Amino acid sequence: MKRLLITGASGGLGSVCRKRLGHLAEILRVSSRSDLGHAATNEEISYCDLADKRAVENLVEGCDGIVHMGGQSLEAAWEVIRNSNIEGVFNLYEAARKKGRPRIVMASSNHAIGFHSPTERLDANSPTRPDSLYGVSKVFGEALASLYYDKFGIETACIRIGSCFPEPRNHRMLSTWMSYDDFIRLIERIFAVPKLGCPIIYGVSNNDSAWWDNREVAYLGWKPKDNAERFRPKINAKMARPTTSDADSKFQGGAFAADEIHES
Ligand code: NAI
Ligand code: 15L
Repeated sequence: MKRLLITGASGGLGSVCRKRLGHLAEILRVSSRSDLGHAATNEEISYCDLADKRAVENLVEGCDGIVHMGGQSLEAAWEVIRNSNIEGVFNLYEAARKKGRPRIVMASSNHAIGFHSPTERLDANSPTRPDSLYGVSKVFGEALASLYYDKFGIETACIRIGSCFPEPRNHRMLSTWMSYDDFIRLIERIFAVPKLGCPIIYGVSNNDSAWWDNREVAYLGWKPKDNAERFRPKINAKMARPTTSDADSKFQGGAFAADEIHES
């Protein structure tokens, strides 16, 4: 690619992408609304609020690919969610439609299906069951991606990211964890395949206790290598296992499913 846009580049996953995806394009355009530090030699820095339609059009102009990591990443008041994850995602797709229809990696979330029980095994065809307003906004993002694929041919990989951190932080994350290495390898595959379409992908490592089946996206050739199981002794030593009445035992989305609506 000539130019790859990374939104949310000052955030947790955006900064991992910034550090590790430089080889995919001649120029990385890194964007956020918060501090991005100094531009490296192959970088363009562009500050932008995703809710600003005109600014997002300028941001997307000239980009052959987009890794969309910008957005509200936790449950919040509706206005906050709406600004970043509803208006923001709509603005991104409208800009993509007008400005060359680049391939998009969309950060969806396990909270789009978080009300399912950990006893269920899900795949890309399982019904969504959002566990929060945040989860609803991710279902919206997936629906918009589907519309813009069917209507305009814009290809998107919707990654229902589990828990992408350096290590799993609790027992639930032994099921949901995705390592940074597996995450980066997935994005590399998404940009490598000649035909992507608009798949739903579960962003999860090869964990012994994973709940999600990625057979539908075998054509990507992505084989996650890491396994959260090696962290189990450390987590057992650090905290008690969740009891049967804990949200983490009842819902794949854990505490998000038990959270109250955040009033503004
Ligand atoms: P983060 O909160 O660390 O980063 C989000 C970034 O987006 C921040 O840099 C923030 O400034 C920026 N942002 C938020 N609203 C914006 C707006 N209106 N305009 C411009 N920039 C805005 O989140 P993280 O963990 O890096 O997650 C990245 C994406 O992946 C998010 O969409 C999140 O929902 C999703 N995700 C992350 C998971 C994880 O395990 N880290 C799990 C599931 C989904
Ligand atoms: C998410 O969607 C969040 O962005 C992230 O911070 C974690 O809470 C993750 O889900 C999770 O479910 O562990």
